[in-house]
Amino acid sequence: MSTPFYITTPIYYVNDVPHIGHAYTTLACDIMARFKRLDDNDVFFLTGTDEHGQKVETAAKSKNLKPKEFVDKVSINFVKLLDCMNFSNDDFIRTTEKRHFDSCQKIWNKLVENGNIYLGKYSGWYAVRDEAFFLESEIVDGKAPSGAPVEWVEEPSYFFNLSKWQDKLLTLYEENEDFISPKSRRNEVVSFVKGGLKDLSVSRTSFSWGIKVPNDDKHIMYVWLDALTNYLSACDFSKDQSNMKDSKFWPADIHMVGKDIIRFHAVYWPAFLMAADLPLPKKVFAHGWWTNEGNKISKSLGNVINPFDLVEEYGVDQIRYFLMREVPFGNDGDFSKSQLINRINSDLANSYGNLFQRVVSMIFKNCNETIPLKPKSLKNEDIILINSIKNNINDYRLLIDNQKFDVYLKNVWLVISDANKYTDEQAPWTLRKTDFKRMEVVLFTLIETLRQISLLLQPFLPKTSTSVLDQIKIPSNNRQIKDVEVIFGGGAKIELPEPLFPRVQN
Ligand code: ME8
Repeated sequence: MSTPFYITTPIYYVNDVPHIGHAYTTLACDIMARFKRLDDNDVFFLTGTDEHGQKVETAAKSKNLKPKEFVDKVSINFVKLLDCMNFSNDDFIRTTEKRHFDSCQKIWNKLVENGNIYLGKYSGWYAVRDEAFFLESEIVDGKAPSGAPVEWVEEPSYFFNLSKWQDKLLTLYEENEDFISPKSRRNEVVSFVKGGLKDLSVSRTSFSWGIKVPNDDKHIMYVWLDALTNYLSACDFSKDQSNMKDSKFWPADIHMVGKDIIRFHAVYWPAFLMAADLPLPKKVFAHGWWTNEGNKISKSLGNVINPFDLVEEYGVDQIRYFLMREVPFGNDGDFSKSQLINRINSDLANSYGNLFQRVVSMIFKNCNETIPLKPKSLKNEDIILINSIKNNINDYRLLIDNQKFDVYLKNVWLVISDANKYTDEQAPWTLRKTDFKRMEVVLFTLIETLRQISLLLQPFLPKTSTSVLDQIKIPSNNRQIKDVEVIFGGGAKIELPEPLFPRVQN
């Protein structure tokens, strides 16, 4: 039986159209989901939209639309992004759906039943842009630490007794080294929690766009309690009878988020879950932040990078590759068009594309349009190349499990570079005249290496790798990660290769 694997993206606010940051997080999840599916896991990959709260209500007002009309319109843009970026999510959750409403009411009731929610009065700062409360001591120059404007709020509010969970959270982090990744984020969260936790306001009364508190409909549930619960809603929490102990996919294997929302996922969320007596997710990974040519990306600066335009101009796999290769996953990164073009031309067109083109056309022209059969004996240099991925497949598994996507790609590209070097050294075009049999062995070695490379690239470059595997006639049921280790037989008839990546003008 295959192992269940549950991975989530944040659910994105629908106050705005999707941008490259949203595409980035979902891409990282897509890569993990695709890899895990190819490696025999039963994957549930969830994404969706966060449609409640003051920020969305205000955005709807500014467009003269009722909130529901507004969210229906904007949510579609996030659905369109899935297709545009070739994302393979299994579900798309909207917080305005009934399954989510039911699940929010259920978690609230559990928190109340367990004595973790009480009625009080909130007075303090609130930043609508962050949908977050701040202490006086956290305010910097009259603003939230993120730079978002804050307003003074005084209203009746239900509180979650977050302070009670401080020690349990610290124990959780201590006993599960990997619960928060990367390490820098873990340290940041640990020192935040050690600094002391205050009880958290979990309802608002000054606006109405949200999920009503059960039995007190003057109160709207705090949008973060509502939003985080989406991860349970998609696992049928509202119908579950076992406190999610018998759930197929819950607890999540990984919540992938940006570093801006680590506190919500690594502090509030596990505290809510412990307080509701529900199992905890296994890992929260917070990746870094993209800037645009050195500047913070923001609507007001007018420098938001639109993923739809990028894909249209450069191609989907080109963008997927660039985002994952350019920056060590976890670090901040800068988006620069010239770097994008460099990567497309040097890594994709000149390295992978060129290897494919030269090998497949040599076979087409010189081997009667047929891939040479697996040879009886190979020379040392052939074996070294063929084994370079095959013998290290567990390293690639580990790199995926540790979100080292850039290292994974670097390693594959080392093999691509070795294969190009091997081609130059072996010079099959010369062997054609001097030693035809050896030429066939060299071309077999190369196509076998290309097969392994393309199998490993499926999660990252699904369109291109499928095209390569189709063109070199690898049956679709032999494209799992474990198939990397089974050297193929050759013998298939092929056509003239189609170029993989057009070069881009600088
Ligand atoms: O925070 N660089 O939604 P959101 C990298 N609804 N990633 C970026 C980015 C950038 N410049 N900008 C955005 C919310 N992101 C809540 C989440 S989850 C229960 C609720 C990505 O629309 C990154 O993943 O503001 C960040 O965490 C997320 O978009 C924020 O999306």
